[in-house]
Amino acid sequence: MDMNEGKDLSDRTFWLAKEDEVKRAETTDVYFLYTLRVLEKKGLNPRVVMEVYLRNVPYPDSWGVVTGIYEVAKLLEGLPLNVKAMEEGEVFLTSPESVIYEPVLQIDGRYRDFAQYENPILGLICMSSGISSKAARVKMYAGEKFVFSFGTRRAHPILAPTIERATFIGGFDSVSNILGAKLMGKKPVGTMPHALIQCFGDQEITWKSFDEVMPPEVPRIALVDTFSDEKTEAIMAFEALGDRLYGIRLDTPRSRRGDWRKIIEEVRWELKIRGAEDVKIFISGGLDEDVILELGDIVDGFGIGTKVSNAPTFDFSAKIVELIVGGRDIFRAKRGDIGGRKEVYRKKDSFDDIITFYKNPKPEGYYPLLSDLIVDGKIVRNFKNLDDIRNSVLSKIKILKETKPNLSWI
Ligand code: PCP
Repeated sequence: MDMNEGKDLSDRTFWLAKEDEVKRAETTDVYFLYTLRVLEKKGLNPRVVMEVYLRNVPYPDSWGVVTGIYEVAKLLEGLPLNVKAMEEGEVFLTSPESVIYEPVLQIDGRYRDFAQYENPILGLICMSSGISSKAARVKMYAGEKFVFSFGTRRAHPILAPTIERATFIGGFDSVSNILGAKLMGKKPVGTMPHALIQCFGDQEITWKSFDEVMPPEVPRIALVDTFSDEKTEAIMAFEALGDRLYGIRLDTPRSRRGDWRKIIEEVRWELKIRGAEDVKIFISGGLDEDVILELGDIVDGFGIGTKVSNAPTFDFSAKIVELIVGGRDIFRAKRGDIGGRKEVYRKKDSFDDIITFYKNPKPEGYYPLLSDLIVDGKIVRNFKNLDDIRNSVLSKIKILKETKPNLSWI
């Protein structure tokens, strides 16, 4: 890498790491290199077990959706390690009142073979899981209502595919980002920006032009808040497109919202008496869980960006819990942590989880959540497709909405 005093970059366009630099752990913190140097000089390279876990989620709940496992597998592939992990998109539990936790990932290997990877491992899991967990919360509250992902504009564009993937896994119904969708084998879904209407200077001409130009598979969703009041524009949109109008989107700025519920009810009423009861009403613009809970009964869907794409990161830790010397477990947890390699068990069709030392017997009626990801440096997991992962998350958040999860230990 060229040391250019940070004025201009000579070997890359953007202020970004390249994939091979990440793969070589060059994005790690320097203290790992100090550590490696000392250990090497002193001839120390213990076999350790490191666990990645989270103690608290930044919400009043005690569950999250772990994602980033796929990328961690790709990151660690080829290193002489054995790694166990939860499935991508698995729901893990936390126990804020207790010292116990659920490891989502467990690395078994010589410390010097992977010390520098701690940082990128956490980066991959923390950001992605923060997004997928927030997306799952949003979808849990939205229920059957449609949720569009609109948030990639709020993050560095290089992260768009990561954000869209995590958002979709969390349960969103569509993604809008072209590359994000392409890598996921999906069609991106979008409506129209204010800019299009501003270019024409006339809403009706804009909606008709959109209808004339766009292929039939693109839903006709008219943005109805650009120049006039939402009710007026919604009626205009229906009169312009008639039955071809699939839906309307209200992106009313916060300063103009007033009582948004009443505005939406008014729009719904006026459409209905004109025979347009099937026209869907979507809303967007700075939305979060509270709006979904408040307006979920009177709208058909939500466009959500910032609150999910820039969701609070999850501060997973990666900690050595034991050393393995001559086949024996040497417990060596740091202060505040619990030692020993753990196993996570879940009771079928529930969120009743048990943590126990890995050598303890499996509790009756429970199944393990950790499984082999990498064995002797080779990825051994058949990754599931995104639809299956998302469907599994959707079925789990239905249960989580109704029941309080329980994490205990034996
Ligand atoms: C929408 C709206 C939100 C954008 C999407 C993202 O923009 O203005 O701010 O959602 P977020 O607020 O949850 O991050 P559009 O109406 O599509 O675009 P514009 O306002 O630029 O015309």
